[in-house]
Amino acid sequence: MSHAQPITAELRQWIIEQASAGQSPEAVLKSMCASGWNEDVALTALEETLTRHLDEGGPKGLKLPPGVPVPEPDLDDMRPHLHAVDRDVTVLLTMRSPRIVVFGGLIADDECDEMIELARARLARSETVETATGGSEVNSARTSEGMFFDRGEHAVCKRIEARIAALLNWPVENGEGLQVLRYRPGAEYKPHYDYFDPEQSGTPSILRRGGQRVASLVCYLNTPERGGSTVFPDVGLEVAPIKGNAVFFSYDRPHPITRSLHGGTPVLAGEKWVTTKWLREGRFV
Ligand code: PD2
Ligand code: ZN
Repeated sequence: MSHAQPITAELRQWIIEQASAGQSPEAVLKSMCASGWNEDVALTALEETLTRHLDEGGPKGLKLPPGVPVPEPDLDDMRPHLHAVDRDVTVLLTMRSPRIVVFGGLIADDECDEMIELARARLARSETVETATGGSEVNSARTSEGMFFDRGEHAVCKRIEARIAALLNWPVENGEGLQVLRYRPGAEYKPHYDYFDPEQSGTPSILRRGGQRVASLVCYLNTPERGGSTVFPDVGLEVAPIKGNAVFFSYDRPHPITRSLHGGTPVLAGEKWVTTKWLREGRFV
């Protein structure tokens, strides 16, 4: 992380004034970047300033949770292919902030077909984890149907999980079981964050099973006829759902400042099938 731009007392003062006037940390970060600050430096300045201000008795509500390590593919030398156990995966797109990487050819066609057939039998209307209670409930923002495999439940799951662990340099044990979703025409997944909201009362019990989610990998098991892209509204990015490809994104703290807001646009024709792998901070049990 570069500190070429010094974090001066004036800058700290300005950050505190903005935050005290009701500006969200995201809005302050945006202003800083717009006036030429390097994003990493700006984020560090924001985090340090607001944390210290709070420790000194400033108002609550400004606090940014601390950043934690996240999964990350080996992309330093921008190779077009990454070897993941038994497959060469193509790197189709990378974005630094938010961290997003689109991979080609992560899952073989016959593996996609097998995942769909194994999941089809178990589909029920999708449930999302209900953070108020720590239980589950049907969520109208997600009009798909879905199910979870246990980790390693089938040979094909095991193979895909090993590949994901190698690709993202993150232990298999820190992954939740693969989730499969089916979207029929008209179904969508409205924009949301995949991390658990720290403000919700049910979150502490969810976090006991391996800590926060820190990254997601949405893998496309088929190519819908029309619609069904994955979008990142904060940066205006739209990823085409193509069989075997996958979109990875990470979030180092459970906060909108990560700009990891994302959604699935309505399927307009045909079906859309995905399998999602969520990566936790620690061992998922
Ligand atoms: O299917 C998608 O494109 C999608 C979009 C947003 C999947 C998820 N979120 C998810 O599984 O969390
Ligand atoms: Zn999601």
